[in-house]
Amino acid sequence: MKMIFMMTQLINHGISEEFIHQLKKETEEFFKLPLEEKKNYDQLPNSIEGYGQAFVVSEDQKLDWGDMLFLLAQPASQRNLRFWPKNPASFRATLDSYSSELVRILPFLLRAMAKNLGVSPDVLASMFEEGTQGIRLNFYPPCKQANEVMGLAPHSDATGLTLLTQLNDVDGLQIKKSGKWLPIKPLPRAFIVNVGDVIEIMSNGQYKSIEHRGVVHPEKERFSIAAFHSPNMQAKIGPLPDLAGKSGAQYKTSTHEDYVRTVVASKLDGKSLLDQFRLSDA
Ligand SMILES: O=C(O)CCC(=O)C(=O)O
Repeated sequence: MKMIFMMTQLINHGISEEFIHQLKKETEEFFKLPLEEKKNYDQLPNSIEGYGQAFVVSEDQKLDWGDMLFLLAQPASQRNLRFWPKNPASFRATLDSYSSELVRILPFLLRAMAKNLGVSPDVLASMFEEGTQGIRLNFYPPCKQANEVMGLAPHSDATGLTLLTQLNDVDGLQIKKSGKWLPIKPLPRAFIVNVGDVIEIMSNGQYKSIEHRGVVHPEKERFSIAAFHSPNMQAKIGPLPDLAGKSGAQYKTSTHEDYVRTVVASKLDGKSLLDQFRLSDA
C-alpha cells in the first residue's frame, strides 16, 4: 500500500532563516501594538478577513484564546490593502514576499502528491495555478488556566493544502490520530504541511484531511502563521476523474463557488464539513 500523508513537515524549502526571523519579529510587533491601532484592521461583519477572531458563528459561542489577522494574499489582484498593516513599516512587503515564496513551493508538493496518487503529475498543480491563498497570523497569549481554554478549536482546513510555520519555540499544535490528540513538535525551520478537505475530496479519499487544534501555554505566548491554498475558481471541487473512474466517486462534485458557499454556511466542527460532500451510497 502506498504511503499517503495527512500531515508532514517540509524542510529544505529554500526560505532563509533570516527571513523567517524578520517575519516573526514583525508579526510579534504587530500583535503587540495598542488595541486601538490594531482595530484599524478590524474584520467587517460576515467576513473573516482582517483583525479579530476566526469562525465566530454566534453571539454566545465560547471564543478561542487567541488573536488573529486573516489576509487574502492571492490572487494578488484581489488583495484588500485596508486589512494589511502599515505598522511595522516593512510588514506589508514581508508578507508579500512570504506569500510569493509559498506560491513557489506549492507546485512541488502538489506534483509529489499527484505522483503518489498515480495521476498525471501536473493535474493538481494546474488546478491550483492562480488559486487562492489566505494567510492567517495567530497570536496565542499565555493563559493561567490553559486547560480551560482552547487557542484554536478542533477543525480540518476546508481548503486544499496548508503550510504552517510556528514562529517561536512554544509548541501548541495537536493533531487527531486514531481518536487521540497528539502534540506536534515542529522540526527546526520546517513547514508543517496539512492536508485539507479539498485535497481529501480531489484524491477521492486517498488523502485524508487532518483534524487539528491549538492549545495554549500557561506562561508563554505563542505565534504561528497558517497559509491556506485552494484551487482557482474555475476548478471543480470533486474527485479527480482518473481516481473516481477506478473505484467510484466517494464525494460529490461542486463548482468552486458552491463549495465555498457551503463552507461559509457551515459550523466549524471537527471534520463534519466533509459529511455534506460524501456520497451516501459510495
Ligand atoms: O497555531 C497553530 O499551530 C495552528 C494554526 C492553524 O491550524 C490555523 O491557523 O488554522
